[in-house]
Amino acid sequence: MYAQMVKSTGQAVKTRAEMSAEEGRFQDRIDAGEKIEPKDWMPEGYRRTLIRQIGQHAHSEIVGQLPEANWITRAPTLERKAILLAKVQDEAGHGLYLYCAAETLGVSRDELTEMLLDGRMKYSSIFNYPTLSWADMGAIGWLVDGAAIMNQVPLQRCSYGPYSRAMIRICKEESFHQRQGFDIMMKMAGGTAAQKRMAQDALDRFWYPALMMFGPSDGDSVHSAQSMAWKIKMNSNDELRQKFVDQTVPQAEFLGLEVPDPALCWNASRGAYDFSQPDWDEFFRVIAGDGPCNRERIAARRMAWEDGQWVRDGLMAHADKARAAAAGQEEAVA
Ligand code: FAQ
Repeated sequence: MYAQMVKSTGQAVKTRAEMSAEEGRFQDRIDAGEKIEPKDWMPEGYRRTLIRQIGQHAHSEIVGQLPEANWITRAPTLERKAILLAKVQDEAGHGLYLYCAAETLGVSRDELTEMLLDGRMKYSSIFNYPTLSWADMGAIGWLVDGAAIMNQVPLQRCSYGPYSRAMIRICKEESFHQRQGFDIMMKMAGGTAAQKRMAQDALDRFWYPALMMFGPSDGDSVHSAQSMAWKIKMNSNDELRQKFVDQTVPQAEFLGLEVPDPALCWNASRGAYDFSQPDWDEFFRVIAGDGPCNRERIAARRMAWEDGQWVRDGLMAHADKARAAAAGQEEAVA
């Protein structure tokens, strides 16, 4: 039933003349900057798009724990271990706020999880790349959380109330994550020659996958036009990618590391960096399920879901008993 909800909404944006009276009033509210709340009327496409984006975002936070969890037992110091544990736990929290935000649209967390496991829903492409060294924890915090912040700060102003409010808290935590990643990179880049090489290698492997996080080029982005008209997205994919490059290149220079792009150069007339695009064929392969770690990630989520069945069963049995006991008490009083 919910397959309908995640079906592509990449159709042409309706003109005012094509909108019904209700759709016109809804668009007026959006244009006036009002927040849409769960009980308000909304077009079915708006609801579907939100479920797709928020659900995909929630899944990304949960699956996104796996590449970093891989290094918790191998963190170089107790302090680094405690920081990494806290960060990974934060990501779990983000997933939970986002599943709750999606639930306000009439889809349950169980249904969202089933859609992830059977391939009807996606999660961010970035989490399909392996974490091969400790320096990757630095690169993920610096680049992946950095890209996430670039994308999510504007979403604090998006039109759907529960999503925009979840973003406020998430962005605060993502800033801490980005800082801790940059701190790891500073230590590694300023360390021994071998440590600096590890930092450079992590940047080399994560640069283009981080650029892919913003989605395909605007010309290939099927959802952007409608999502921006509804203020579910506040900026286009290419705009955010450019901002990310402009912010990150000086940080790489500060670290004494080289961005792996020979074509990268400052364009004074645009006031921005010119840079090479990622390999979009690789991107589409990864989001279609054929990246380096897609199978491993989904297998880990499936195992967690199946292993947790007894907890869900126990909670349901407890709720049934509590309901029966409450009904019995009511009868006794009557
Ligand atoms: N990966 O038409 P568009 C994080 C799909 S959170 C996979 O441009 P849209 C925190 C897209 O779904 C990271 N799929 O799509 C953290 C669509 O396919 P569909 C997650 C992608 O939705 C850090 C098709 O391509 N953040 O990192 C990707 O308008 C460290 C066409 O694309 C969010 O989810 C991709 N990168 O724009 C956690 C933020 N890009 O659904 C742990 C909210 C595109 O029709 C550790 N989401 N696709 O089958 C968004 O802003 C948007 O959904 C975009 C994509 C910008 C990601």
